[in-house]
Amino acid sequence: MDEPIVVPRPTSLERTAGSVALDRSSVIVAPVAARPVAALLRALLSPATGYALPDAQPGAPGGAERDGVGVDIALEVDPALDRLGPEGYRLVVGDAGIGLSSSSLAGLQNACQTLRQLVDPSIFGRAPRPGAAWTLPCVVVEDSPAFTWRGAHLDVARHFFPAHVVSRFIDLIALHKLNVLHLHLTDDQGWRFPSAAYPLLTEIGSWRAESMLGHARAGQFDGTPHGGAYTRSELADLVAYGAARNVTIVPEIDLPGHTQAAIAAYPSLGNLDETLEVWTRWGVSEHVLNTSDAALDFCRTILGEVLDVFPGTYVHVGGDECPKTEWSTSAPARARIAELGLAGEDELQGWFTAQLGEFLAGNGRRLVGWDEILEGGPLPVGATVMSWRGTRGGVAAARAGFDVVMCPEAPCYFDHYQSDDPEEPLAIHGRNTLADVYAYDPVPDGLGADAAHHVLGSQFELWSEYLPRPEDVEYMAFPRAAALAEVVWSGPGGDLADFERRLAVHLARLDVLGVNYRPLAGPHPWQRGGRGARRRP
Ligand code: TNX
Repeated sequence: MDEPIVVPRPTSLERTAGSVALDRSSVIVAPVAARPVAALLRALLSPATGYALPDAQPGAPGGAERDGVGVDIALEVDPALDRLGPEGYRLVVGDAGIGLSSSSLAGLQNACQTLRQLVDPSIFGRAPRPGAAWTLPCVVVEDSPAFTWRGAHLDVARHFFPAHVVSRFIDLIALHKLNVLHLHLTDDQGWRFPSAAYPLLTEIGSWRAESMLGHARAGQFDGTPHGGAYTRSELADLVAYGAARNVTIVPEIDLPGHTQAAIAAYPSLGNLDETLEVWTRWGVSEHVLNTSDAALDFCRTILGEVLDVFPGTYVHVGGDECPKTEWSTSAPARARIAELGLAGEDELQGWFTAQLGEFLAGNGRRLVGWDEILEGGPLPVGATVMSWRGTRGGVAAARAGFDVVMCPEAPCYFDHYQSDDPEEPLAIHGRNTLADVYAYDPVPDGLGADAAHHVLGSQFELWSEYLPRPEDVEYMAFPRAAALAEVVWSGPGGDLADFERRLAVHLARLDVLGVNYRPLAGPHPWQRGGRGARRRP
């Protein structure tokens, strides 16, 4: 019997005797509450099969008129499956048909991703293949995730990726049962979030005159304008698209540093009496927001607009890499520090973050920040820390009773090289191999159980300075994303050789999807040299 291979590996998968097939008479039996999941399943299975897979009510007469031999797929919301947690599911393929059950729609959505992996990889195709048989091995799967935060971060600020690229990215992460898309929407080099109150943020702030060519240290520019921004309806659409796939979008508005694009649009937000351009270099701009009442009102207004578009609990306000050079010589900033009785600029940033935290909490949301938010004094109540500069910040925050997402540069920064092979396409620096990622444990050694439960999970980061094209994003994301997905879903400590063996099968699915993943054997000659990976032939 062929071993069914599902990535990330399910908690338990038992192969039972026999196999069943879908055919054009198959229907999706779903109670009204599960209809959205039936729609997802249809979206996943109909293109390649060409079958309509219509909805049917549970208990409705069916089957009698059928001329085929195909089985039906039944979706069931079953409170008893609470034992598998809020995202777990049970999937049974047997002579009587295919049954997906869970206590939640999220669990059913996850079950859909498993179901499609039980079928031949050609199920991932976009057009019907007449005459193909769509068989599934009989199995009993029970499955639930190790961590609740299973994230993918995408920097759409350094390079803008249109909404259709983001929705494909959602498809790909959902396939791996990752459930958070952290969208880095703003930075020095571009502002991508549309604001009704501050329209110049995108009119001016979403375009830069040129970008760096090759590695930043070469100091060369391409002379080509780059930019773009989302519309509100595109973002609302992405939110819904994600929700239908158990992917929540966590929006990031990076404040008060990494804001040169905003200051270029509205110079009064800055500390200097001069007009800046949207930054064309990579790195950390010294130009940061001022701490006036007007600048804070700006932040609250923008965050208010963000809340209107993104319904999720978590809102990321950045907080990373905020140089204090301008504040240290700015009279209003000095006056603010004195007025508040703060020790200095770090506490000024802490106060600033606290204002944002209060605003979010007042609106029923939770603040997320990079680990620098630990440096300015006490964290806002309910804050969640993303530990990127190693694990120290995350450990400190978890011990202090705050939730954390562990995403240290090693091994979670997927903008780093995947090997030492000189033929790897240009990357920022570093090296995080597939093996490094697979060996990762989000719970650092020595963190006691009382603090370990604050580790919500982990995510990878795709900073896009060196990822100008969607193909480049895919090359860096995959297959490392599959490795991290297995860590956060199946749990750390898996056997690498076994993972690589299963991955070889899984990659056939990504082939059909046309994903420009990095081959296991090493960089492909076509990807040699250039500014980023080229599409594989
Ligand atoms: C650090 S991580 C940054 C980003 C860069 C990245 C490049 C973090 C919170 N800030 O602005 O893009 O390094 O690897």
